[in-house]
Amino acid sequence: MAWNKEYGSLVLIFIGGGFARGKRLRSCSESSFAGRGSDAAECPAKDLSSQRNRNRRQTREKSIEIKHEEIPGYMPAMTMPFDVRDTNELAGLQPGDSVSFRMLVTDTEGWIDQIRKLAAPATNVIPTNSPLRLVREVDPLSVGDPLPDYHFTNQFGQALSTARFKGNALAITFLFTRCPFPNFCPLMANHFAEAQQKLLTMPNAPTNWQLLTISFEPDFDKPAILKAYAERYKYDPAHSNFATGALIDITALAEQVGLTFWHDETGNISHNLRTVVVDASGRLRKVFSGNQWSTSELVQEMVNAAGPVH
Ligand SMILES: [Cu+2]
Repeated sequence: MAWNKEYGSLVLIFIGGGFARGKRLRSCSESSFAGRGSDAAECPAKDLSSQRNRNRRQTREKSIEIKHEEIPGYMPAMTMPFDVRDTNELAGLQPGDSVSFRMLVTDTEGWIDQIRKLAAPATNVIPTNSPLRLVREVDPLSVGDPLPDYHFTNQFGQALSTARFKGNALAITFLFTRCPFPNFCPLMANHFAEAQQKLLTMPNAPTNWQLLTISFEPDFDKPAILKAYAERYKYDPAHSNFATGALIDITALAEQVGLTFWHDETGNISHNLRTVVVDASGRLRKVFSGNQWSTSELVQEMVNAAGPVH
């Protein structure tokens, strides 16, 4: 499948328990987009309080103290030392410099590499809310694989578990409501709105189907925002949910289906597109990549995924 290739350009590093100075951190891992030829997906360290990044050399030789912003679902903004294995990476860095870096964590240790000095930030730059992409170690899902249970929060602020959709054809797409590109997120929302309309009105359509739109900007797309967005697309709450959740869960599901998103250096979210169909038995049936697919194709997959009409 096309996304396998793309997935191969990700570097996934397993993360276990203890990380920094006796702190117990959640099990998760960080991925960076090495090989993309872009720094955008790496991990800028930001100072939230002043919107200026800085670091300062610590007395310990092989570490660097960095003031970084919150890493959602992982750790709050703090100033902490990061071990550096290759001290050459520290050459030329001065206190106060802004840096991007990659963080690697195993069960027993953590360190950073690929440290790069960033240009001084311009004023009025939108702060990036999610500088690090932290994901659990997940395997890509292939057609026929069962969709693991994921927990999100819907447009009413209600808990939503993907397992609850068993018995239904389930289509899942990913977007963020502020996305300005008409052929990206708004197109996905349009396709889902049209699919909903077709499935509600076409003769002999199954009734066991659900549409799930997941925002990958949870900091902004709170339930009220999602509800307003859903209403703009005339969603039917009986068949359609707009959800968000912990970034680590969203990222895990996204990466399982080849969807990637990251904050670029200007603070904007960059992303690709994936829409998946899960059949009534809870198995992945179809992955639509990009935006070159039609609502009719989605509807046909949904009808097939719903199983024999009951
Ligand atoms: Cu978008």
